[in-house]
Amino acid sequence: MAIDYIERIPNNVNLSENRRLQRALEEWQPRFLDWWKDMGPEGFQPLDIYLRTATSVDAKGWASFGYTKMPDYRWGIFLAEQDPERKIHFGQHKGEPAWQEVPGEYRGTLRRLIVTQGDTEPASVEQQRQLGLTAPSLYDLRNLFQVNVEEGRHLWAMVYLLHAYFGRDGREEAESLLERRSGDQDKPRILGAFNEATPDWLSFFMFTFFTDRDGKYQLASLAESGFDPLARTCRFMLTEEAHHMFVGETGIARVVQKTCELMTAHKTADVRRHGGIDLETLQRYLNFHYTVSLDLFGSEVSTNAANFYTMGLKGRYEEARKDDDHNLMDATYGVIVPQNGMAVERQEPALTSLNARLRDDYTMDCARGVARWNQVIKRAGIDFELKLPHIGFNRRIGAFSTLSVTPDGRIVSAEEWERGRKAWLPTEGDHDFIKSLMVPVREPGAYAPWIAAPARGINNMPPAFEYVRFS
Ligand code: BYC
Repeated sequence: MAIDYIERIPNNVNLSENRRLQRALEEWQPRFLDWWKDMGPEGFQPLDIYLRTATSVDAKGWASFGYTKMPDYRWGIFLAEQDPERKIHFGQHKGEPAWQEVPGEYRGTLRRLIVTQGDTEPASVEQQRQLGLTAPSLYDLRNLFQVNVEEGRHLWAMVYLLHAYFGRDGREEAESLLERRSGDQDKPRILGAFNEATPDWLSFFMFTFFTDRDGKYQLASLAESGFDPLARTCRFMLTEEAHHMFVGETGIARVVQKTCELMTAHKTADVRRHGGIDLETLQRYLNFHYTVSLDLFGSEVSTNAANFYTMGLKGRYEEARKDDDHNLMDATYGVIVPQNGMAVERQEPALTSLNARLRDDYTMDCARGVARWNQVIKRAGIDFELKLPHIGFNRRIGAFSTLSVTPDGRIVSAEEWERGRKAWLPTEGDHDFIKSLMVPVREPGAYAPWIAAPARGINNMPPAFEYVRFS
């Protein structure tokens, strides 16, 4: 059957005028759909879901709501509006016009960055594919699917760049993006966190809060890129990414709220007996997801990061707003590193410290979200604070990866750390308990007993709106 691809792929890149690109995407699209059917949300493909679809980048078109079956979702290609005057604003090419084509000398590096970014998108869909079966409400179920289809669109965004600008190598990389699998022994996804399981909804909310937020900071740095198509693509992706973090932040806030209600009603912190998730368990999940996400920033001192910057490929968070020379040749930055058995701040060249700097921006953002959760606890009159652990805790990448660091930042022996582990990271028992809570709730307007209802519906829909139609 002939498919009208131009109709099927909404875009603002004049796809219909570029036959070569159109053909490449026509070949890739059926394989994407096969991947989606195999690895996308399990059990919900034929159902009507109330989804947001982007049909253009302007205020009117980027959020059109309506019922769609997920395989019919129109995964489009959108770049933020072009600024014809745009200049590269950092690194050794500062002041030159932004590149509209890939500079030959940076081709390999740029492709690698795009592939690494692209690889995370299908990975997260794979990680989350079973969660629909145990959603705590139709509202949450719909939000999961919204996140999933948009990660699918973000894969399209990177595949568009590979196809449009990297010729045959790009097409091969686009194929490989559909071949690697999250958690697979032989063909794993590229970055660590994207090979971890997302086995339950508490993990999902933590993932969308912490790991999607790494996405925000990485995309924001790539949105500064001298390679203009990448910058414009990432700028538009960031508008969608905001909803994913909203799902995470409000998801955890609703769990915290329910926990506090149960603590107050039953006058105990041990709310497990009453079907809630105790604050200590929330802290352990937080510790895990935050630290796994910290690893996504790479080593705090990194020549790769320095090169990406000097080449003009990847900037700092809000690079354009920073008031310095945007070359960083002489500047330094305070990086927390281990020294003589302690975590201390050391001045390092600013250029090689760019991963640490981006990670610090991320940490401040995470801390603001955690403070909002703590407000919920405080308002309930409960004396407990959720905390971000020390950046050295539970690390696999970077200066602390070979050390045993406690959540409060003490470097201890491996034995002492192992003794503390069950107080700091989710235990098998925690996982089993959380799993036991995961029973699906499918009645419109109803919520599982471990989570509070949201303050308002999606697109201002009423509380009992049927976000997913089962009939
Ligand atoms: N796991 O100098 P280093 C998102 C590798 S999330 C495995 O320390 P660098 C999303 C590294 O590749 C955002 N390997 O770090 C969220 C390098 O390998 P080579 C995704 C790792 O290169 C939720 C070596 O270690 N986007 O969008 O400065 C849902 C030494 O590297 C890891 C990006 O990440 C790791 N964690 O920085 C859906 C942006 N960390 O070269 C989506 C693109 C490092 O020695 N990527 N390595 O073979 C980048 O900017 C950089 O590749 C990284 C690493 C920040 C990831």
